[in-house]
Amino acid sequence: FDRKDSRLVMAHLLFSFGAVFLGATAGLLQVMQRSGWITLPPWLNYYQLLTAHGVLLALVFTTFFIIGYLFSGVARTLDGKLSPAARVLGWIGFYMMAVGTVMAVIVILTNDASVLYTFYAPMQASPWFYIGAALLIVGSWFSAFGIFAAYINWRRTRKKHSSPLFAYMAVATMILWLHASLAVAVEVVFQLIPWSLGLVARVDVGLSRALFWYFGHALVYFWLLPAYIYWYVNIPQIVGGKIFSNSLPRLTFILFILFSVPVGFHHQLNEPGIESFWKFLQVVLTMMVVIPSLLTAFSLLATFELAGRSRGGKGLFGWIKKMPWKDARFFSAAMAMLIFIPAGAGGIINASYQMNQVVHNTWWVTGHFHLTLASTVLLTFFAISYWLIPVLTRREFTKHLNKLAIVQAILWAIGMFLMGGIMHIVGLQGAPRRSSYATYGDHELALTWISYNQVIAAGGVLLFIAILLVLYIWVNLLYFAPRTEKTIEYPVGVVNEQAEHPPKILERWSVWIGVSIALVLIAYTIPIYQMFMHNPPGSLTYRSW
Ligand code: HAS
Repeated sequence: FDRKDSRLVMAHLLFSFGAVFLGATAGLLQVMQRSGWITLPPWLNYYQLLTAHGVLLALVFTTFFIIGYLFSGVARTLDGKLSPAARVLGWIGFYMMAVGTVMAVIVILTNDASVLYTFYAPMQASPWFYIGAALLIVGSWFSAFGIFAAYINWRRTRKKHSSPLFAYMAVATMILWLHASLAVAVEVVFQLIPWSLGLVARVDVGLSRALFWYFGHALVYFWLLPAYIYWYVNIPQIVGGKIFSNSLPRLTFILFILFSVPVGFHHQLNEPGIESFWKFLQVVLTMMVVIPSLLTAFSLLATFELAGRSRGGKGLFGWIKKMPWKDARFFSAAMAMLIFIPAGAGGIINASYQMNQVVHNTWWVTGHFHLTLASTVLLTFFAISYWLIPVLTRREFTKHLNKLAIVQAILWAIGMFLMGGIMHIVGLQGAPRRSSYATYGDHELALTWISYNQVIAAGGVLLFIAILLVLYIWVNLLYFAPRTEKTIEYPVGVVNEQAEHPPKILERWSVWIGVSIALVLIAYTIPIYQMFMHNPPGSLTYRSW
């Protein structure tokens, strides 16, 4: 690995690990407060901790880790190193994001930005929080341009070739990210910053929420797609198999570009100000965005089955036994995949218009994203780190560390079952999300939630122990594990010989960006127009639902 690239990737990883530690500590304190296990000192409150937890883990950790991982794979699969332009853009992005994060975290710690990771108006934070968020977003655009620069540099001399799968997927992920994050940048720069600075007296809450969720749902696929890259590209090599198809994963990523943005209203199904027709349309489009995940499930099973059979697995399920269950690089990711089956089913329930009435704003939703983001995505990222850090540090992922990593994944799965699983159940019984410890005047229904809260907090403690374990593994891989002269494998799968060449149209980005913009115009133009008509900019009324 080129030293300069290595430094860029490592900077992103180290920053993300710091965010994990702080974010997980805030998470532990917050779940214990909510369950009545601890009382917080007067200078620290539940919403402050919940904001720190969400911002540091869902926004900061993910963005830094993903960008580091994508740069590593782009460097590895495009000529073995990044182009100078890509590197410079990557560093500009890194520093902007780092400065933005520090600004936002300081005001969260001083309790001047306890607005949660979704930072909805009319809750207001210090302008520094929004400026920090803007720097994080715009910084990530520089990183995206860095990835595009590396890709364009490679394509210049190979116009007729399909690009390597990893690089293709990295470009697709960043196209999705750029498109989606434009909306939140507009919200932050044109609504929230002027409002928090006192330059305008009011903000259109309905519009700001619509802009946030335009971004917000695609954000979840910005988290998921890098995990899919690992599953599609790296894991086949780890399990001793081949990438099942060269076209299907590309089609999958194109479908995400098309369908992950025009679905934001499924987070607003219970809100006034949007006609039910538009909500229904976006529910239909949400069902479309499930399809690429079903394609992924099919493709992964095919890859694993072929690999297992080639290792002598017999009968209908004999191949399962032949999977490398003792290798944490596979095991943690396999846990992630298995958890994603019920987690994804939960997502489909959320998205079903009528059923959303039952689950919206309950602890069910928190359970949903702890199984998707905090289990499926996070466990996959842990698995990536077990070989990516060694590639960069040339230190060995020893048998001992491997064993700890397997224990870590098991602890994580049990902790999440207790925490995320029970959140689903108690959510169905009406327990609200985002609520500090309360018995609601000893209301009969609220009292039935108390025993569930205890199990959820116990799950939280297990998860914190698991985080300490992963931090221990990371610190070892960074500084203490034995150095090795052997080349450490950056696993990139090869494509099955029988796989077809991907059709050229899959790499005509302008076509797909065009279709995606058309879909967004169909799904959003009229409802946004209606928001403006009901509440033109500059009018003194503002909706405060
Ligand atoms: Fe979601 C709310 C709908 C996926 C994250 N979601 C959230 C929130 C977050 C989040 C953070 O429609 C809360 C936001 C907030 O703060 O308010 N979600 C969906 C749907 C999907 C979905 C339809 N969500 C995700 C993913 C996330 C994520 C992924 C993070 C990474 N979600 C919703 C809705 C809401 C929502 C509503 C709003 C709720 C409300 O009212 O507020 C789908 O993409 C899910 C499709 C997935 C599948 C599973 C496929 C399974 C696979 C595994 C294969 C396994 C194999 C086994 C092959 C259909 C690919 C391997 C075998 C071995 C042997 C190892």
